[in-house]
Amino acid sequence: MPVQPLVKSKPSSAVAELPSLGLEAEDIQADYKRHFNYTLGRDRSCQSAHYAYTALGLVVRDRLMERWKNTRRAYEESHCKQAYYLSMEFLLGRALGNAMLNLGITDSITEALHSLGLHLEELVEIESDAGLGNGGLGRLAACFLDSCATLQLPVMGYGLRYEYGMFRQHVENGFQVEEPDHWLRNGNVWELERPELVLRVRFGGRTDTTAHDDGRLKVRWVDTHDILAVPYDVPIPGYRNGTINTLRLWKSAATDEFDLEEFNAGDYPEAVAAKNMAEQITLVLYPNDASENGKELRLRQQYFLASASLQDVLRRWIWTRGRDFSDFADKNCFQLNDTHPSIAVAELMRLLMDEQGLEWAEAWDITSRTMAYTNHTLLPEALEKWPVRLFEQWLPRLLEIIYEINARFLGEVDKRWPGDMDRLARMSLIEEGHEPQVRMAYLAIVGSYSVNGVAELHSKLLSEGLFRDFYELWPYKFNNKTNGITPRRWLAWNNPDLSDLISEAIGDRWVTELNRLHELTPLASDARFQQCWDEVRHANKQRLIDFIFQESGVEIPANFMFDVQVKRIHEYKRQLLNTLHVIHLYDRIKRGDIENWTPRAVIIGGKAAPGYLIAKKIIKLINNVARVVNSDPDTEGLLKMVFLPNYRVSAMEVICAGSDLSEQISTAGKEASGTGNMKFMLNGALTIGTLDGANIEILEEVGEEHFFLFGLTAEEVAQTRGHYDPQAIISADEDLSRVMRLLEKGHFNRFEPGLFDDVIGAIKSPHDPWLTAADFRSYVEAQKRAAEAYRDRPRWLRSSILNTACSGRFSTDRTISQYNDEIWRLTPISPGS
Ligand code: 26Q
Repeated sequence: MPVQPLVKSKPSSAVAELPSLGLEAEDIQADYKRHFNYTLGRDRSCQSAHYAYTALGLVVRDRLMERWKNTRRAYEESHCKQAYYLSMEFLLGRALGNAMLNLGITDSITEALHSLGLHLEELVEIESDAGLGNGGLGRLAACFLDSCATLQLPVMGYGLRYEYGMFRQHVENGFQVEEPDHWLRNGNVWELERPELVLRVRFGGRTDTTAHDDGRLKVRWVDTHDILAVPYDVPIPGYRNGTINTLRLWKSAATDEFDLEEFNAGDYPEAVAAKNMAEQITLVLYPNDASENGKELRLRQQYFLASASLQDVLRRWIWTRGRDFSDFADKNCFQLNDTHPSIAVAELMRLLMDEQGLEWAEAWDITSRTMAYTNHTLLPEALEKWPVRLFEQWLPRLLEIIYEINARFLGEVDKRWPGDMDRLARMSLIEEGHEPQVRMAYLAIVGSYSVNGVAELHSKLLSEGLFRDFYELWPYKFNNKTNGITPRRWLAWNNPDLSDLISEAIGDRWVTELNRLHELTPLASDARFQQCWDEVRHANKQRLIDFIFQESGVEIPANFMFDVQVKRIHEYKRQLLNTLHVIHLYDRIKRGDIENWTPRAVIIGGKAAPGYLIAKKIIKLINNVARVVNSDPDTEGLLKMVFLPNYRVSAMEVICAGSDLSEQISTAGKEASGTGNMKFMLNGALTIGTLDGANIEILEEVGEEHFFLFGLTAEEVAQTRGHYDPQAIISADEDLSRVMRLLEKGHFNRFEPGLFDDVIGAIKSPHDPWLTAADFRSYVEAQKRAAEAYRDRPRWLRSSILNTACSGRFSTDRTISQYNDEIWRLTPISPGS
């Protein structure tokens, strides 16, 4: 790869002003032909849709390019404050449709393609999802970037360019099988390599302390093994406003001297192996959505992201302002997407002290005024910790800095609570023990001026529970920013018919002012509007039926209620509770209890972390129950169950537009927020859910009449600990007893004896943290209410319209405005024309 040092030279006429590219159908058609024939060198005989997709991608990209440069220039020239969203995950999905929508060129492209005999819908499907994330946290980052660009905020995303994204999921004999996702195989038109901006990241080695002439100590990190970080820029278009922001993704590469060392020793194969070591860092996304402790490659990935991104920002600062850092903190802000990039706290200290010569106090003042931390979990076991030993091995200088931060921090704690040794041990950045660990969340809190949760309940529980000690010390750092979703992808793009219907009724300003959806409220009871709503939703359902058939081979009749749970497979999300309900419905059918029945398709989709055995067993159970249910003639016309394989962003675009009932059934107090819940609501589904995460806020907006609420509250869940008796609950509940009996006698694993013993054991355990049996009864009752409501068409349609009408609060435009008003304090910058 040609990596050249950055040479500052005079701009040549090649980069002078260019005429704007046309947006009319004929301009697009001409450009398409040029790219197909010249850029790609294809001709008539080459009918592969892939080249047609690529040519179209290039046409769209060209139109992003000029706006992108203008945006960059506008930010540079205004010397504005900028924010950087540091995230190990950006779950972008497909880019083509989003870029066309945001540029406002979908119609002219459709027309241009039409006269070329091509269909946009088919080309869109060619693009692989950019699956650089696990789930909610990664998709949130992608929605945030869309809103930042739409609000014209100078925000840049920093992440990793994984060669392999989230694994593809197959189902074989009911079991999840993972397959690598080589998403870049057919090229990627949505990135621009910037080899001239390469940086160097250090690993290993040791520290060397010497005294300056003036007696100050100078620390050098020496004998390191360096790795190059090569940036790839991805354009992030705002909605029809000329702004194109940047997501910068780092790819790791070997340095030249790394090769040379080994090469000179005559070890050619070792030299190649060393290259591999370097390239490994950004090879693959870790597919766990809860921290997997102790994997050293993951720690190296995290440091690689933090170091490259901070160096990049400091380099730009020095280019434009020189080495005066006095107002650095007023002009820069780093938002840490969970603790994954939180080593940035120590890295910024290192860069400012060891490389820029600042004193501790000055460096700490800057660091602790630029970092802000978002937490995304309430599960104590998911809080990230890293063995001190790994830091000694890979990041010795960072460990020294963390120790120093800790010493000074504990000094502060001791001043506030003199002699409180328990508290010191509880709050220390280092967890002592057989294998001492660094507590990354505590590092993030100590180093940040803002700490936020992602829904009201979540933020409250953080300050009362997980981070209580820190809240007592620094209450002013703690705040809430309820999550959202971008209405561009999650309504305007994925559901064009509903969007058109809405725009005909209330105009199209809802796309950037989602609260305007409230104007639909008076129409919710209007019979004609209801009928139009029904027709659109019916067509979307048909699209979902085709999709499900294509992905799973199961056919679902359109008159069924589509009851959908799609999200990562996790015990706390309780796909198991959903499955118990399906078994109960099946049992009712078998005993002939089908009076006033609502035909229902239960659709479950999601990936399990490859090492999470119980989660994988739940997938197997879902598939086995589905096989029994679907192959029993008695269920005909009444019940179907499907496990939808390989759930991903592009699948959700179809799913949420065609679903009736959204399952949000986590044990209360466990789901930080949820964002799938918002996508379903925006598209007109009703929710069946617990008082957890953002469900509470959804319920608040739409009202109990249009939401099927059930289950223990977070407080009740907490009180149940220690005296939970699932056996008693089962015995007292005839329906649940029958369900458990079917499971226990192996009805769903006739030829696989004992297969589900662990799952059954988990439900019956007094230590079941997810209280599945406790919520069964109220869940079944809520499902009955949903089924009954569904049979009353006008009632259901009214609720559906009201769900959309009340979803305005869940736009990431609102979320990002709050981040900006309360944390970042950036001024919007318009790039002009
Ligand atoms: C950490 C260390 C090592 C390996 C993996 C990880 C890791 C990776 C991903 C830990 C957690 C995640 C992802 C967490 C996540 O997606 N959380 C979800 O975030 C959403 C956005 O805020 C919330 O809506 C969900 O409630 C929350 O579960």
